[in-house]
Amino acid sequence: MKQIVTHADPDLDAIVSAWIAQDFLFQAHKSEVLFVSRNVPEKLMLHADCLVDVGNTYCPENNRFDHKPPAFKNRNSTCATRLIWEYLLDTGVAVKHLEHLVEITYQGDTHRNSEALKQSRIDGPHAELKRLKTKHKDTTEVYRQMVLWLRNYTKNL
Ligand SMILES: [Mn+2]
Repeated sequence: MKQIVTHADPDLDAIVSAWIAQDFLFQAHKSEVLFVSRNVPEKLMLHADCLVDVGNTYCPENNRFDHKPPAFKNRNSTCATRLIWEYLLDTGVAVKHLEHLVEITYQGDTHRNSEALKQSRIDGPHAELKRLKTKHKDTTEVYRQMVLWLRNYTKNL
C-alpha cells in the first residue's frame, strides 16, 4: 500500500495533486491518502511514498512535491499539482489531458485571476470542492467524492 501525505483541510491544490499521485504516479498500486497537520511528523516525512503540498521539499525522484520555501523561494511561482504533473509529463505518463485542470488549480492556489478561474468557482472544480466541504465534515469523504468528480470531469478531455 503506497502512502500519499498531504495537509489537513485540503485545498484544491492538495486534493488534485494527491489524486494525480493515486491515479497516475501509483496507478499500478493500491494507495491511500493521509491528511496531516502542516507540521508533518518526522516519521511520515521520511517514510511516506509521496508528499504533495506539504514538507517544503521539491525532490521529484523521491516523490516530494511541495512549492513552499525553501523548496521554491516564491511559493506562487508554481504549485504542488503543477510540479507532480510536470514530472509525470517528463517521464512519459499520459497526463497531457489534465493541463486545463492543472492551470486553474495553479491560478487558484497562487491568487491569480482569469475567466477560467472565475468559471471554475461557478461550476468547476473549485465550486465542487466548496460544495463538498459544506456537505461533509469528514475530509476523507470530501476527498473520496472529489476523486469521483475529477475522474468524470477529466475523462472526456
Ligand atoms: Mn499548494
